[in-house]
Amino acid sequence: MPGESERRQLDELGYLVLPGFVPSPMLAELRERVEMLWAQEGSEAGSEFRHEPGARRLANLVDKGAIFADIVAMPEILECIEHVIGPGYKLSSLNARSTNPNNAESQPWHADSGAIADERGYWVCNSLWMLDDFTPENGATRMVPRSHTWRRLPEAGNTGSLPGEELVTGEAGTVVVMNAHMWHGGTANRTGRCRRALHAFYTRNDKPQQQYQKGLLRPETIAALTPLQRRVLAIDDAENDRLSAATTRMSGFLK
Ligand SMILES: O=C(O)CCC(=O)C(=O)O
Repeated sequence: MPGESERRQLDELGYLVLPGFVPSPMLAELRERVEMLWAQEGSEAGSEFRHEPGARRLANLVDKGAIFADIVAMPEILECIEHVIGPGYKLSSLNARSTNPNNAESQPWHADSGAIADERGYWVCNSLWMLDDFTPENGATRMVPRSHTWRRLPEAGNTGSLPGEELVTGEAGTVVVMNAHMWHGGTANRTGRCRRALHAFYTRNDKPQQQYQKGLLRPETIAALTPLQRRVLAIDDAENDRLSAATTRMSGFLK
């Protein structure tokens, strides 16, 4: 359970850094698995979500290895998600993003899903799993603390500096939970090595999933899920079927 000061940091700043969260064997397996998938999927990698110039992406990861179903249902992370969104939340997507070596472009500032908090409060929360050290040179994520409280979006396409921005650095194995209404974005990578991360992204139950898990997961993946994983993935949630199936089908992602 996050303590009082962690909860306050999430509330006030909009993010919480959990150093050393991922045990070394799990970190090694995650790195191995994402590299294998990038090799296997080639130019199709990320296509269930989107391609991004200057970065490799993977999407629909829960269907691509049992370890991924484990990481979206980690009780300590879920407690943080619940603190931000409330008890009615679900996974929206699990993606990987690797900033390419010598990628000169920072991502535009954004809130995930272009989400603005509504009358019920916050409805998106992300967890960023560092698979490599995040350093000032290699494309660490920048954030504007407290911007989740402003209830507006940054100017579209802006990649410049913003007052009060902070770069979130940390060692591989760190997880950063962030209120995804907070303005943020990946930065340029000035090194010769990639910078890899997973994004386990959650949303409130009354919103569609970014990737409709029940439609994308193979029957054997669904059959192997624990009760907690089924709940987090909204497998037995008829309201989610109604909300999310249409968006996923429209995007052409449904298998
Ligand atoms: O990987 C990162 O540093 C952040 C990426 C991000 O914010 C996004 O792709 O929406």
